[in-house]
Amino acid sequence: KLEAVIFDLDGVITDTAHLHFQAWRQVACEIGIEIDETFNNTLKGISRGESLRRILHFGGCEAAFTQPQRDALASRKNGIYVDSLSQLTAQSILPGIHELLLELRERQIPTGLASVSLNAPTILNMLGIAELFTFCADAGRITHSKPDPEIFLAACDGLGVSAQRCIGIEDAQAGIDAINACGMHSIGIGAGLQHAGLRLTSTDQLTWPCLSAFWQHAQ
Ligand code: B16
Ligand code: MG
Repeated sequence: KLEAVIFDLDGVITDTAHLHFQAWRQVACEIGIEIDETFNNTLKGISRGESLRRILHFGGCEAAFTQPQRDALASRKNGIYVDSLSQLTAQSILPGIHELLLELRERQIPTGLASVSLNAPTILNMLGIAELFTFCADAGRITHSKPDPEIFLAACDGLGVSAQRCIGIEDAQAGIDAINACGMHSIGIGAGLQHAGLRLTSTDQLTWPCLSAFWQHAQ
């Protein structure tokens, strides 16, 4: 029996990737580093601190910044990002997601959130869907970013389910790798993802019949 469905946030529930990108691009630009959308794809599912480290590395200036300077850059980025979250409303939920969450609740299938974003609770509240999640893993207690399975295992722990009996949904390669690493069944959204158990092009294909057929097939 399918015990739970565990969702990534950014790119699956709502598209905050471009807001992360705008904030990082501004901060990077201020220190003379130019990043584009292609580079931003490599930051999906990666924690704030590690994202900054990758940006500095990309700009060839990793050694030039002390930890206090990095902390200041990361908090400047977060300030810009949090300000931009005020534009989120129920309309910002990606197609099909609200319907799927309601259907899972009706079927009494627990739902989990596995986002490494410290802003995840705020975002779910802004979207008005916080109460549709049975358990949200606390990103503040995670020591390893995706592709480490830690956040997905924390979600399973909180739900009291075993990873092998769950479906995980992700839009980033690091996230698919994290799901697979804990023995969960992975569904990938978007192009260019490798090793996903099922790959869909858009969230509107994430219907209960689709999930249930995938689950039956995986048994
Ligand atoms: P924050 P996810 C991730 O969310 C984002 O994909 C990633 O770009 C971001 O750096 C990370 O959250 C941390 O977010 O700065 O808000 O704590 O994909 O795991 O839902
Ligand atoms: Mg994501």
